[in-house]
Order: sequence, then C-alpha cells, then structure tokens
Amino acid sequence: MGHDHARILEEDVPDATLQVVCDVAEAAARRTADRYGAVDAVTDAFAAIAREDVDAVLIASPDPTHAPLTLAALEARKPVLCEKPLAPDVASCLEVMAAEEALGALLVQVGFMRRFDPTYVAMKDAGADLGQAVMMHNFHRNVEAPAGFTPAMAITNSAPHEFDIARFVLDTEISAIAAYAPDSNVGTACRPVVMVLRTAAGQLVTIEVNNNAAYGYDVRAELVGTTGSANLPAEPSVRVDTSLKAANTYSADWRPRFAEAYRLQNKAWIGAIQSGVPAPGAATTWDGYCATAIATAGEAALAAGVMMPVELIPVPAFYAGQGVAA
Ligand code: ISE
Repeated sequence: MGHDHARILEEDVPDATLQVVCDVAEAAARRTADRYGAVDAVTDAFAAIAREDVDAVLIASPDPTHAPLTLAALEARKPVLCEKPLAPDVASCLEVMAAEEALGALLVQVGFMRRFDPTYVAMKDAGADLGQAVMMHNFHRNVEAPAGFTPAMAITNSAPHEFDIARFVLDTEISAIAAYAPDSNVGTACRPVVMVLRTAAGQLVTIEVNNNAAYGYDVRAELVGTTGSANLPAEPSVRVDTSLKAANTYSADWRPRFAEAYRLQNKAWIGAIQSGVPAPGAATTWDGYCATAIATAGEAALAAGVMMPVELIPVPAFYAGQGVAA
C-alpha cells in the first residue's frame, strides 16, 4: 500500500511532492523512492517524520505501528493520512484522540477510502429516495488470505472497512455485533466470518468477510429502505464471449477495485492540508476509534458466540462537528 500511495501522490496529486520514502527494508524504500522520484529513502520512520523537509505524513506500515507513528506526527504538528486501522486496540485510538484534541487541530485523516468511492457515495445519496433505511448487506471477499490469517483477523483487519462504510452510509453508530464462523472442519484454514450488527437507530447490518473466496476480489453492498433498495454495481469489466461462454473479470485485490477511491482520498487529503479545512466525509480519529471499538466487540462476539455491545465513549465535542453520527 505504501508503494501504491507513493504512485498515487506522484501521478495524481500534482500539489504534493513525494519527499521521503521510509521502509524497514532499505532496498524497498530505495526502489519506491527511485521509481516515484522521492528525494530520499530511509529506514527510521520517526526520524523521517521529524525532518524539516517533510510537511505531511502518509502511514501505510503494519497495523500496530499506525498509532505510534501518528502520535509522532502529531507531536511534530504535521498532518497525517493513516491507513486503516488507526490502531488494532481501543486504548491506542483513545491516545491518538487525546493528543489530537490537545493540539486543537484536526490533523489526522484515517484511510477509509471507500468514503470517496463514487458508487458508495451514490448509495449514500440514494438513501434519500428509499424511505427509512432498514438494513445494509455487505459482502467482502478476497481471493486468498495470507498465511496465518484467522477469522478474528478478518474482523480486525478486513471488516473495519465494512464497519466504517455502514456508519458512513447509514449515518449512525453501531451499538452491538454478533460474529460467527463455520466449524473448523468446514472450508479452508481461514474460514469466513458472518456478522450481524445493530445500529443505534435500530437498523440491522449484515457483513460477510471471506478472505479465501478464490474466484476474485468481490465487494458488494445493498442499502435497503422501506420503499426500495440501492446496490453497488458489479465491478466494471469487459465481458468476453468465447467458446459458448461469457466471462467478466474480477480484480485480484482491493487496489484496482478501489483505485479511484484511493486517488480521490489522497487528493482530498492534500487539498485539506492546503485549505486548512478537513475533507468533507473523510474519516477522522473518531471514526478510526469507532471502527476499532466495533472490531474489538466483534472479536469478543466471535469467541463467545453471542451478540456483544459496542462500548463507545461519548463523542467529544471536538469531533462532533465533523459529520459524526448523532
Ligand atoms: C486490506 O488490509 C484492505 O484494507 C483491503 O481494502 C481489504 O479488502 C482487505 O480485506 C484487507 O485485508
């Protein structure tokens, strides 16, 4: 993802200059820096964040490093685009929230890029024509999970996109979650997870995450209202008819499927830095905290086999004006 973000910044965001690429593997940093014209390639992230020639920080490192690096950027009063999740644990999210509130400036944008995907935005807008929103159904399928990926990780690493987009489309908080996986003798090592969530407004959200779908990267969603429903379109691809068959093509992973969302997200982030006005609809630290709180409750629900409440602190006034659900 870091390499992809470097490409997007260099190819699609003319108002930003890729200054430094940091990776624990120096050769990887150098490869991306050379490919996309960065001034420098380094291995010390905290030193890179503190550099005088670095104005803003995009974090796309492993999940547990997100909060510490975000805190370092806040200490340097530098704007951050932090890939999801903000942190794997609620305590770290609250630490980032406290640091940002102490600064009194919204410097953190969390990388829930589906908020910039034109089809999800159209689904949210279509909600006005569907009467009262009742349910949302979501399918999130990857081709193959990395070795060691578990159903719990499907909840903490993949599902946060679904948790956040459900909050964004329905404009409400999630109050409870149940999570189930097939028995361990069914399917592959990384079994799928099916979740049922309740919203603070009383609606239902269903989510399937199947990280070993095998056939393609396939994300689907349906918003159901009292007078109709809105569905994401199938991923655009040329239908190829040969040998008495017709076939469409799936992306191999999320990067081509959400290429436009990432492009719009990164442009909006740089635009917000230039204007000093947070990008409308962008995910804040509060949204990052909520996604992690839901994931934490989801992990507990999977283990317990019962629906669990999602414990949230009251939304701080500092975030209340940023499009946060009531
Ligand atoms: C990955 O980390 C992402 O963020 C992708 O958007 C998601 O589809 C995938 O399941 C995650 O593992």
